[in-house]
Amino acid sequence: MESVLSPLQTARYEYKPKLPEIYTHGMCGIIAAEGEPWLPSSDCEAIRNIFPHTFGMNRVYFRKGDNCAPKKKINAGVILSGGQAPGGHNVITGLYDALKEADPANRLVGFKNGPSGLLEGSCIEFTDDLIDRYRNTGGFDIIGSGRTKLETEEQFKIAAEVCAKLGISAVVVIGGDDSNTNAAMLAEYFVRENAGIQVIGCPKTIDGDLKNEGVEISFGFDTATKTYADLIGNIERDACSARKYWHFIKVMGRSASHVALECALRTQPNVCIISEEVEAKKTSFTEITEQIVRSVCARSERGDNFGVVIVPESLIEFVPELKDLIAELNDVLASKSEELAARAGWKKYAYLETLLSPSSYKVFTLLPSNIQNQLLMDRDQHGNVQLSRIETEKLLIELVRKRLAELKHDEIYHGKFSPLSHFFGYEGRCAFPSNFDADYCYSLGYNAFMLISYSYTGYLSTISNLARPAAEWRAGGVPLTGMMNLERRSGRLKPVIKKSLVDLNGAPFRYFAERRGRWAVETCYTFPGAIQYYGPPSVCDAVTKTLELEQTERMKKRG
Ligand code: FBP
Repeated sequence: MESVLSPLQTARYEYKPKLPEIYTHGMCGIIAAEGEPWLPSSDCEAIRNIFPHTFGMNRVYFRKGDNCAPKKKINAGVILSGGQAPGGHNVITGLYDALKEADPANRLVGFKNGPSGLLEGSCIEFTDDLIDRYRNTGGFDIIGSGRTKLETEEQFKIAAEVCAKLGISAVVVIGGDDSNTNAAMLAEYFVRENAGIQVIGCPKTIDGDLKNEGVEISFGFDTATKTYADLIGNIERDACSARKYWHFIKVMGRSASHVALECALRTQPNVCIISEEVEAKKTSFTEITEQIVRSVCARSERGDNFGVVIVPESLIEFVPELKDLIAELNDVLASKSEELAARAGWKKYAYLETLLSPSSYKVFTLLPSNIQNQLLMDRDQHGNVQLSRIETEKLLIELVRKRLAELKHDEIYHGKFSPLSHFFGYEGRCAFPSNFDADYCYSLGYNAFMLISYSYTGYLSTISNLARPAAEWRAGGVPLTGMMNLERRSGRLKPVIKKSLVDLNGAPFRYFAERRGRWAVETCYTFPGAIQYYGPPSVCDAVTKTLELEQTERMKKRG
């Protein structure tokens, strides 16, 4: 089938992603310098025991100097892993360009459909023609993605055999916390077995929760949040034009509320719930309902029977009463999913009652049946509940509606409540990457090659100083094992890269918390508009409010 290109796609093919200044003069002037060992902030001994060969490695920085990387031919393989995030194609194009710049005889293959492609040896070799068709485009369709977890010795052995057969000496895993956990385990195995295969990760996820001292933000967060903020701004404008609907908008973010918070900072809705605050204050669903109801009533008194509420998709997992229930259900479904699926109606309830604690079972029975069914759906490959399929926004609408009916009955509330629900998630994951993500991703791919050429393994490619113009960005790498901790997954404690949740003492949350009281009552909406790819840098290269506030705070701390 002949594909028809949109004018924007044609124009984006021509876009030349910006690189950190040190990478703009060719590779011969770059040297790797090492800093301090990068250690986990918790569970240090356990992680050291699990990763004896890749634990305690130093942080790496690339600087100007005479390149002393060993001259070697490199055949690399790349995997796109987990949920789509804008810019994934540019990580591949940056890696490809760097490989070819170093030596046109170097080769890059892409494993198809995520980590399973590595196990099946299912891959394609990239050529100039193929790469050129994906430059600066959204999506992961160049090779596809998947969520297969690589964690058994048998899988690692197969991966080593596949790489040996294909002559591959380096694997680049483009993924989030779970996928880079896979990368760390693979790296450890390859070192232990002397397989001669390096593993480098690249930080991907729209959720923005793969960040720490060494990683300022994962790619995709910028474009996805700008896409959602555009849509939310449009809804806000519709809301204050029509003046008749309350919009409940759930946004993606499997655990952390960074996406919801960033959208709130950009659009100033009436209410935005932050899961991390809910957890810290042990806020119940009833209290969250009251918070929204207070805004509805206060606005109604001003004659404003409309509004916008942003809800993070993770909320249901952070509300205390549901958190325990979900954790128990995750364990139950890890071991008893077939037995449960074999039962229906009251038999299913009776069986669940024997598996759950009495308090969790009680919470389960109080939920509407659609939410119960959504909570019992299959887990993802990592044993996580599939939150994007749970309609928390509709649950909240029902709870608010019920409470307002009581207040109306008591003649406390006299307004009109017409709610509409939305879910923004998949809309943002494959958008054309913003200039920021196009540049950042290309740099991450290029930098992954530099780590490979300097023989590093078990590292995450990092580009930092991101709130500054690209020329001032810094390039380097942090050891994957330094980001790990132990977490309970599918009923067992496992090493995983620690997710970064919203810091309630951090600048982005504080900025929001200082203003939300006014936003709840008045109409303070802001309309960010669509992502701009061409125009003044202040518009086209602007970073997220989260990154801007975090960077300003970092600078202040450094004095
Ligand atoms: P990653 O962590 O793999 O980047 O995926 C994040 C995410 O987009 C979440 O926000 C969302 O809950 C989930 O993926 C949806 O997964 P799926 O694509 O399997 O429906």
